[in-house]
This record gives sequence, structure tokens and C-alpha cells, in this order.
Amino acid sequence: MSRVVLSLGANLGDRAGTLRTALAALAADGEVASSGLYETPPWGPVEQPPYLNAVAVLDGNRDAAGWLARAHELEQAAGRTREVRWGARTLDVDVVTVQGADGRPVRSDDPELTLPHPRAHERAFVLVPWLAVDADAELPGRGRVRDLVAALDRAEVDAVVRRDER
Ligand code: PH2
Ligand code: MG
Ligand code: MG
Repeated sequence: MSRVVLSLGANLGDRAGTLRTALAALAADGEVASSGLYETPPWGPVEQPPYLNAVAVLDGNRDAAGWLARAHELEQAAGRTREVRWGARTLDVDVVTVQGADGRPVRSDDPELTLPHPRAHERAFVLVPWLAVDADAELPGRGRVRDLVAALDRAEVDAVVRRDER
């Protein structure tokens, strides 16, 4: 048994529909909690449309590689092709952190799956939805998510806006 935190993002096509489909599939996998959808400005060097982002926390009988495989399955189901790094995509599912049955965080230097996620601590589009589903969340090696959010640029945090459910 392990617990995983997944970050989902979409900025092409029917973003909300894609995320809802993926979140529904994950709910069947053993969801503990999932955030609503958040409108977020595109982060990074590539010019691209705004994202919708969400975070899901799940328990399941997978190891870290198994969660990554699940993430890729969901991306493929959303019609994703592998394209430019940090570029636009129909669905991106990233593994943020995995906690093993012993309660310890999985650490990995594998470039295909670095854990905990090496950039999550500075991304409001990951931290804000995560904090919304788990007020006591901790990013191993980086500290409490609420403190990480507090340390971010205020404008970046305010730009992550919960989208009404419809
Ligand atoms: N994902 C990226 C690059 N930039 N920006 C936002 N707002 N949300 C994302 O999920 C995102 C991004 C590459 O994975
Ligand atoms: Mg990503
Ligand atoms: Mg990814």
C-alpha cells in the first residue's frame, strides 16, 4: 500500500472535461481526496494557453513506478502525444510524492521519475490545490505545504483561482 499525490494539468481542448474524466478514473483507483479545478496562468519558458490544474491524493497497491505508469495511461487516454518539454498538452499527470507503507517518502533520482517532484515546492498550481485538500500536507524535504505557499510570490498564489463547478 502506498499514498500518492498527483498533479493534473490540461491546457488544450476540453480542459475541464479531460480533467473530470481523469479524476473520475482515479476515484475508482482508491481516491482519498481530489481538489476542484483551478485556472492557472502558464508557468515556464513556453508561450501557451492557460491551464486548468487539480490535485488528487490516492491510496493504492502500486509502487512509484506503478503510479507513473497509471499517470501515463491517463495521459494516453486523453489523447496525449509526447511533445515539447513544458509545452501545451491535453493532459499532464505528474507524480508529486509517494509515501510507502512504512510511512516514509519514496526518494528517486531517476530522470524519468524524480521523487519528490523537484519543482513542486515552487509551483503555486501544485501547492494551492494540494493545500485545499490537505491542510497538513507536507512535501518531503521541503516542509509544510502551507509554509511553501506562504513563501511564494503573492501574485502567483492569487493567480491560481478555483473554478466554479458546473
Ligand atoms: N505544466 C507545465 C508547464 N507549465 N503551467 C501551469 N499553470 N500548469 C501546469 O500544469 C504546467 C504549467 C509542464 O508540465
Ligand atoms: Mg508537468
Ligand atoms: Mg508530466
